[in-house]
Amino acid sequence: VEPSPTVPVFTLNAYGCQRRTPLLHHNNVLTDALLVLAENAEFNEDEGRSVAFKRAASVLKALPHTVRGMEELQGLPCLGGHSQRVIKEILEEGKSREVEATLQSQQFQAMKALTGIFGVGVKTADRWFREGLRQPSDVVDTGQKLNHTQEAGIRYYEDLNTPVTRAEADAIGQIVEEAVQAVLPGATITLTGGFRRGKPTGHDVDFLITHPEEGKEENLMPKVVSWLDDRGLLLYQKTTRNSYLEAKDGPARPPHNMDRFERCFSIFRLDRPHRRPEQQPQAGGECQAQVGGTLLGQGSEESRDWKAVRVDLVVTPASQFAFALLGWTGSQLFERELRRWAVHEKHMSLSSHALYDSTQNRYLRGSTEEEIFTHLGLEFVPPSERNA
Ligand code: TTP
Ligand code: MN
Ligand code: MN
Repeated sequence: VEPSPTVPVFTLNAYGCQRRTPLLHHNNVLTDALLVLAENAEFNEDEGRSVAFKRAASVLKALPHTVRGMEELQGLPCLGGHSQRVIKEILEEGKSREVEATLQSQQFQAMKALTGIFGVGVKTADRWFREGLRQPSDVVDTGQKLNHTQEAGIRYYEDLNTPVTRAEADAIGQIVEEAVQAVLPGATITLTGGFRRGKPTGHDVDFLITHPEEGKEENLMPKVVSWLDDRGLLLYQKTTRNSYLEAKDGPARPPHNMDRFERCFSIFRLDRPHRRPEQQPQAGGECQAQVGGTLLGQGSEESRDWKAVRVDLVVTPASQFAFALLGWTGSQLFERELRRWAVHEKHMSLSSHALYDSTQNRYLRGSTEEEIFTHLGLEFVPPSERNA
């Protein structure tokens, strides 16, 4: 059926990496709903269904207008039957019963609260849920056995569930810069992740660290971590050394969805600029009264002049920097779509370390993101348009 001429018709490419997806778009009502279902599918460990909802939401994010009728969806990729039913119901009734029921469900709410603890994944949260736990304070009250990461996750629950602002990210950047310069002059740091895509807030701050002279960056992470730790700036850190070269399947077969850089998952202790009480940010989250406050003795909000902030640090050799930058800028769906495009359309394997061409049986060099897009036969997508 030919669409009527009054209906705006836009066609979009099938892969998220072939589209430009800005941060601000025109279909939040629909995408918020679809992403609730995606998250719920994740909680039920249904990866396929979760990705399907995320792809559908991502297509709507890339549209240049607000969808007002189903006829406007003709010819768009990635909109499966289930997503279309949800969209239709919202367009016609204002909301989706399935989404409303999901948001109201005890399981969804508990899984959201429990996976919101740093170090707690879906499997652990699900086990706790089946044991009757509903919120982080229940984890404490029932004396669950926790690893060090989860202990930190509980201790700093409130802070870690308060969005990190761009100003806070920049303040962390200055500290990391100072640390890196102190232990290896000439090394550089680059802000990646959501902030590089232009997000005003994030759940953490992501940095790549490199040095223009290949090899100089080796064993840099422990030194940076010691420098920070000596100054009391780290509340938690877990460093993993580079395992790229020694890995069984590398470097000949780069892993498609993980990387092996020297990296550090950390929690920084960031000094707050002094503010008058009325300017204090209102911390959200149901558990603020119990967790992070009185239960674990973190101290009351007013008595603390610092904030716990999640920071990811990654050290990369100069030769792999562009791949790491592309791989750590995200969004997670954009990365997934890039790798899927590489494999299925180009017979290539893309990782945060390298790009391998299976037809030519060789690695393709890339010293900039632009070069990597060119190798992949894709138009360059700037970071601010990778919010797939
Ligand atoms: P995140 O920091 O998880 O996500 P984000 O920065 O896009 O969003 P937020 O603002 O909520 O922090 O991951 C950033 C990118 O890092 C993501 O695109 C994928 C990449 N990444 C890896 O390559 N390996 C990893 O182990 C992780 C956790 C992320
Ligand atoms: Mn991030
Ligand atoms: Mn991160």
